[in-house]
Amino acid sequence: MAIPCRHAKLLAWIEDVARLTGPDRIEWCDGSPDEYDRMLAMMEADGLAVMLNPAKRPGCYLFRSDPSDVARVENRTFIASRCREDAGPTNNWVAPDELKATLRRLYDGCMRGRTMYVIPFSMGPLGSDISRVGVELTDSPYVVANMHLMTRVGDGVIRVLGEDGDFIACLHSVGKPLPRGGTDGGTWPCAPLADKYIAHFPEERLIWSYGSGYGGNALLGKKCLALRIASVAARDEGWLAEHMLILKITNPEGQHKYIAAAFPSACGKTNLAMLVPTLPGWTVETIGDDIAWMRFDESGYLHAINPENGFFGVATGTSADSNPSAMQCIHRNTIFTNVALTEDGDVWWEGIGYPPPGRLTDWQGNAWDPDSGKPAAHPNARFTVPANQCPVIAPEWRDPRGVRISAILFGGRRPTTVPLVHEAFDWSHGVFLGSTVGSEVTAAALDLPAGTVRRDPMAMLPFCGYHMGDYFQHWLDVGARQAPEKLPRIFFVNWFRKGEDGRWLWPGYGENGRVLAWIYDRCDGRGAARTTPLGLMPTMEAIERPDVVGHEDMAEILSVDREAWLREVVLIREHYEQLGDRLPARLWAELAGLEERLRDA
Ligand code: GTP
Ligand code: SPV
Ligand code: MN
Repeated sequence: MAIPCRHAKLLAWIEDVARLTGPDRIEWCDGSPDEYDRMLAMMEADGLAVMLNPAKRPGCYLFRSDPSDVARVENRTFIASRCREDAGPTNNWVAPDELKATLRRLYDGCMRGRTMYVIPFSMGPLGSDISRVGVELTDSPYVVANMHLMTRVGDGVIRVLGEDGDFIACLHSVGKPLPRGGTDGGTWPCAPLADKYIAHFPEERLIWSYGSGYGGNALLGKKCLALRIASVAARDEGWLAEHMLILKITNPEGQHKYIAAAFPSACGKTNLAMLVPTLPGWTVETIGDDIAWMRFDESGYLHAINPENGFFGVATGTSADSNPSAMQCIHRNTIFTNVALTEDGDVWWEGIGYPPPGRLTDWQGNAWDPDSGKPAAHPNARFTVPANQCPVIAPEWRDPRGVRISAILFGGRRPTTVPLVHEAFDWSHGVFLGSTVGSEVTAAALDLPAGTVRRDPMAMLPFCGYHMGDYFQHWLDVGARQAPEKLPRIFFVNWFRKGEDGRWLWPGYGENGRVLAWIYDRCDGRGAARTTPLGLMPTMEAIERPDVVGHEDMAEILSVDREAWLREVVLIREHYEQLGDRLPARLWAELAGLEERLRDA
């Protein structure tokens, strides 16, 4: 195969990796539909992929991964900065030389019997000055196919690279060499958990991933490049790489604004990005559902692009009720991973909105027993689908200039304490709100006592490539450099309040459009608000109450529980203390201000 590239540094790196990992052959990916079809046909022939019923799901495939390889592995994820302190207390750290030595031993010969694919890809529209080029070397055809859907792959990227353009080097192996001429024989290839490494070398802008074939561990453009490495580049260059959806909202007068929102994993970004508002006359369209790259342009306004080209969304819980647009997206040309299979070759998962239409094969490939107490689909089962299949994708979603952000939302799952919505007094107060994001976890989900809050500042806990204290300072700095009236307003939302009896106080989903409408009006200098110790909050009349919410419940989610908030202040202080002396003084002052306002109230 002719090598389509004359980039000496790239060619030398590929040669080095090939010498170390020893693949049988090297193949350059061109991103074409033919290539995609060839990958899937090959994996189907090997028993790794099941073609779904073309009459029901044309062009769709199902994969079943290994039980050790079903999600991101946070405790196997490393930020190997030169200095330990730069990774900060929230990241796993190993000295770069030591980690490289460990990984070189694992990479030695690890691609034997396999093809090494060279995937040139762009995060962001090709040639946009916000976009970044990456090159992923991988021995996984599953990764090749998923990268086709999630990023922009192909010869256009090679042209942008030219002979000496910058690229982020991403090395990936499933960590399972084959005997010469051997195949996987239908078994998902990966290494045991203790040998999995998702390693980042931020100063070198380098990613080395070994032993996992799943999601964010293996599709290196996503969390590794577009968040962990990009957050470091963004700090150095004065922009923001964030775990945020981007949506376009249009009011009944036909005017629109763009909103970005950071919620922790599995807290409803995809839902909000594709929201169908119940409020008459309002519409929401999608720009992105997971990652936003944002920078202030010459005019002083914040602009955002979605660096991705597809959605890697949670299947479980997705239904015609909870997210009709997502259900339409995944009707064709979709890769499903770890969902259940029906007898007639369709997919099924818990929360799809209808009972299993007959017998099921579970996500591990066994006949599913409904009485087993085990779910048929893995709770983190996901779909990969091109963004342009979304029926509510906004036409400007790939505009290389990005869209102007009017509001930034932070939120998480908080059954108590945190009201439906409050607005920050100013940018630094907004950074304070983002730094306190937490999500309540159950004992089953993490090894924490039920009812406690796991702090996930700005939803970036697993994704910030440097010290969290420096990250907060960076947020403060980028805002301080702008004219205050041009800055987006910052809000904190909580769709997850529960009553003492455990019922939801707020119906969520389409009804969240009412909160977005208030936020929209606030950005326009309208929307009634009252000053509270937490920030600016809607008056009872400012948000029209959904039919299913009683007056008392509405009053509860729009009020400030002083006692609960004084307890919250203690928890935030503990959280800040864990982040150490790099926590900006400004945020300590914001916390003191909150406490003072609560005591004075
Ligand atoms: P990642 O892709 O993991 O980053 O996550 P995401 O933020 O896109 O999460 P996702 O949209 O998959 O989260 C879905 C979960 O949030 C499901 O459990 C939904 O039931 C829940 N959810 C979403 N919106 C609402 C809402 O308005 N109210 C309530 N109660 N639950 C919601
Ligand atoms: C998340 O965990 O926030 C995801 C899924 O979006 S993954 O890409 O696997 O990280
Ligand atoms: Mn995510």
